[in-house]
Amino acid sequence: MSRIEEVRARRIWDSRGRPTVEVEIVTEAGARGRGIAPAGASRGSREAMELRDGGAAFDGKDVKAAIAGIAREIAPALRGREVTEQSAIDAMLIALDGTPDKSRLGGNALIATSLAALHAAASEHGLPLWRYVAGSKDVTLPLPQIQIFGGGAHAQLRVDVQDFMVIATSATSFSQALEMTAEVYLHAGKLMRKRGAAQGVADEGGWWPAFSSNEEALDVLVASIEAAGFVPGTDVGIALDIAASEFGKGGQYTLGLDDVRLDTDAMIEKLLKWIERYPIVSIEDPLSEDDEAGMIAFTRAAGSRLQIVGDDFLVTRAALIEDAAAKGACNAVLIKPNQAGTVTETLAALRAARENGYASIVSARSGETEDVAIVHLATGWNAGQLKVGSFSRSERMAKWNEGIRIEDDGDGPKGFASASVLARS
Ligand code: 2PG
Ligand code: MG
Repeated sequence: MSRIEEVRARRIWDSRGRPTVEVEIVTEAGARGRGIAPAGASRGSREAMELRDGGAAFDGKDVKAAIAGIAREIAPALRGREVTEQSAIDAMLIALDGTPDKSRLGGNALIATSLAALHAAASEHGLPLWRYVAGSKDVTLPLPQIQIFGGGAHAQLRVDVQDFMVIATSATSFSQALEMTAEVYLHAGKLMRKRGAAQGVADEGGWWPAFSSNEEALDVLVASIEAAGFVPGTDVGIALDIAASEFGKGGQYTLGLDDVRLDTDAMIEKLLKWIERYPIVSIEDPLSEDDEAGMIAFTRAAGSRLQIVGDDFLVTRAALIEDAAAKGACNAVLIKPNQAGTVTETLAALRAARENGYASIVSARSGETEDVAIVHLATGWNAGQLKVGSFSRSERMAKWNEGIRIEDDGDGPKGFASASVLARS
């Protein structure tokens, strides 16, 4: 095994054309690893903080300070360390930053460095990343959640709900799940054109949500599944990310499109009606991040029927997952490495989910790049599910295509997670 020789950080650009941090690590043996920080638009307030420069350039989103911090403090501290000692490297990064929210050196600087070390270690072993993180364990390809219409913060709040997604519940392989989704995506586009509502795509590649109500989006989604030749609820289910923290606070929810203000009970009522009416198999962040009582009540009312995912609510933190499990809030968790800030903390959150019987969905962010690490992590960690946005735009397709390559690898994972991984309380 060899030591880290070089750590370089540079500014690159993400799928929204915004600056982001890339870190490259080279070992004494010449192995290389590259990590890139993605960026969210609908962020939980308890996530690791990104370090952004502020000021006029690039709308305040430049990352010069994050990159300078890597050169000044992180690189000297990493040089000479064993590249395979991920948890020691991550503990060092956390200690070096010294803040509870990683705001001094920046969660973006830390996750890019942590991922670069992981990639370099895999390369040092001559293994693809998924195999390196799996070790000798058998793993399966994850069940994908794929967006058909984008909304919320990814479409200038054109509709309130953020992600209208599908899950190919009858698929028996990763590739087949993608084939089925490709048909649904295609037919959704045709239906939008027929309605005179084709207006391009939102941030994650889903069709732009030109609808007059959230329900209309759901109706068109069901029609798209049918037009693609599938039976809604049997072949293909619906997954929603309500991302309720974007329009709810203090137990009050303002649905701009429906022009109503709801309290927690009324919001839960509305969601329960949607569950009755539509073949919904998974709902993420149904209530806002500060509405723990609402999350518990909704899980009690609907958790035996479908998957309830905490994203902004749990922010990939083991302690929050354990607390939620003790109280009966949610039955699944979204796992986003940059919410945690290091690979080790991300893995701790995944383990907490598993130990508490929660399903886990490894997820990309709305601001992404060509980086495909997330697909390897979802597979190698045997997470069960994967969410990376829609079925267009290359920062998304690069990830789906990487899953096809992993599945096609003769020495690769020997199975597919299938719909059985979807949580029920
Ligand atoms: C989410 C993600 C991905 P963002 O809320 O789950 O859809 O969005 O990266 O903007 O937080
Ligand atoms: Mg979310």
